[in-house]
Amino acid sequence: MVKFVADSSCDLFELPGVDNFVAVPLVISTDERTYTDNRSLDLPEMLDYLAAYHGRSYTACPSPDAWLQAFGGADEIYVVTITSGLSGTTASANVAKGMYLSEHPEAKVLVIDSLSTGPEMRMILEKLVELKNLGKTFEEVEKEIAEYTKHTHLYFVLKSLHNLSQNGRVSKVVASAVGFLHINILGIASPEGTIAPINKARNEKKVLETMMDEMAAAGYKGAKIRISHVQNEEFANRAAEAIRNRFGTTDVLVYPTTGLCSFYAERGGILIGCECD
Ligand code: X90
Repeated sequence: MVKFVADSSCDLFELPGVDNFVAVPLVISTDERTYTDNRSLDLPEMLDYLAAYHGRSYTACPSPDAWLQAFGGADEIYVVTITSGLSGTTASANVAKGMYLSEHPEAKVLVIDSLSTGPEMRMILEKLVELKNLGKTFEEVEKEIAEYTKHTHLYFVLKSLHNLSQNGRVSKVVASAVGFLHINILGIASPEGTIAPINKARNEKKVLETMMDEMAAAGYKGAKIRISHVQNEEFANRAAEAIRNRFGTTDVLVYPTTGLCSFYAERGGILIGCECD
């Protein structure tokens, strides 16, 4: 049996039309509470609680055991993880892979470090499903997905870097340079899978223009777009519309983030994955 597995930073608990998909949760916590990023997470409640909470908050990646449970029973497993540049999730998945293969030597497990998160992980998952639906072998999928990920990118527009800087995922220098309200921080997942700020502006329209200039420069010509948003569907839809108008894009989906990306991208933030030439 084939299984598609990702950590919950892919913003999906289900992959439309796919019944052998499992999302393995990361955990968000404070010294008082723990939120597991699964289907039962009450996202508005978590965001309200965190906004009012003044202590530190943290996240934790899935344990190898949690991955093993998700692999359960399958003999061909495709795993997509959040960037190893910012999280121990990929390392944990690789430990689980080793354990699984020693128990099931005939199985095949591919761990794909997305060097990204959210919508770019979704695009990788959708591509994996597409390749398997075409009847590709494990080895063919491995090769083709490596090629595919050379042409995908993740952009983001965030309203705050508080949680990223508090948890050491962006430097204090970068965070303090944008440390005031009503600013939009435009960034990209760097080739090393870290956060690379590109620009900042008060005006959302301007930020979207700059982002689309960057996309065009990276070879974007109107292929697939996936946009997740932290309770800001309106801005996400405007981004989708702007991209459609400029590039003639037809394959665009807009949907909410789940717990992990909501925590780090923070209320109002959007993440945009795109396929370039
Ligand atoms: O605890 C853990 O292991 C999880 C740590 C995750 C840290 C980063 C999450 C980023 C979420 C923010 C904007 C896009 C970042 C681009 C990544 C290269 C979303």
